Amino acid sequence: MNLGLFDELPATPQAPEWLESGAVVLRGFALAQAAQLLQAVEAVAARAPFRHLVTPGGKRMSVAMTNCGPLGWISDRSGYRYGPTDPLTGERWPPMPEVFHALAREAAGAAGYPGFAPDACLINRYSPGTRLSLHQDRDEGNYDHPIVSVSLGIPAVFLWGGAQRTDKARRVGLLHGDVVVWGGPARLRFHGVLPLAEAAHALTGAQRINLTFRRARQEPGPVSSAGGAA
Ligand code: MD3
Ligand code: FE
Repeated sequence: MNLGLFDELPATPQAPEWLESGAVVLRGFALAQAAQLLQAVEAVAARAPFRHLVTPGGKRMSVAMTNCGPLGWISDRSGYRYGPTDPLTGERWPPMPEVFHALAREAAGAAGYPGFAPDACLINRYSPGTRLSLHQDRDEGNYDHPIVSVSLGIPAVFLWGGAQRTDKARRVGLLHGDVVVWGGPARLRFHGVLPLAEAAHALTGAQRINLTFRRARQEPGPVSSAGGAA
């Protein structure tokens, strides 16, 4: 079997790889916690089931999503936003498991963002054929905070674009256990995921789970001494 992009990627923790200023790939950073993370995803999904959201334009997303933490990301005919309750159940999103919070904080710290305290975790589920078209993450209150993403299960090819939708995108293979931190100048880059190839992983079967940790609340936190306009 030829895995192409994935041939040379070892499944052990590696030194940080900088995609560009602000974007850091931590290969294998979540490997030790992967089984525990997946168990926690199942517990979240038992209360807030995976569902296919509809875009404001009326298209059903091929990625299935759920959330945990104080805020969750949702999309419907009226737009994209973060909210405290699951529209499917009317209940608050399940709390963010401690293992999620700790991993996000450690990964952000390893990438130069100490003290990251996410208040939202969007959980994406992909099957073979599922894709995520190029977009920016612009619904959070404050772009000074990074986003941390954790890949679990079958491989994906991530598209890393530029500041404009039409900028040429790089392809980056993401494997089980890889963590990426996006901050600073990388925070508003266009990005997406190519349709997943057929594959199976021992812990997830034919699925990829992606956790993205965000700081979404609109209220400004303590003023950071680094970065931002004075
Ligand atoms: C770069 N998820 O949930 S994770 C998303 O694999 C999303 O499920 C993809 O894009 C996935 O919004 C990609 C990598 C990622 C996440 C957020 C970013 C890259 C990012 C925000 C800004 C720049
Ligand atoms: Fe995104």
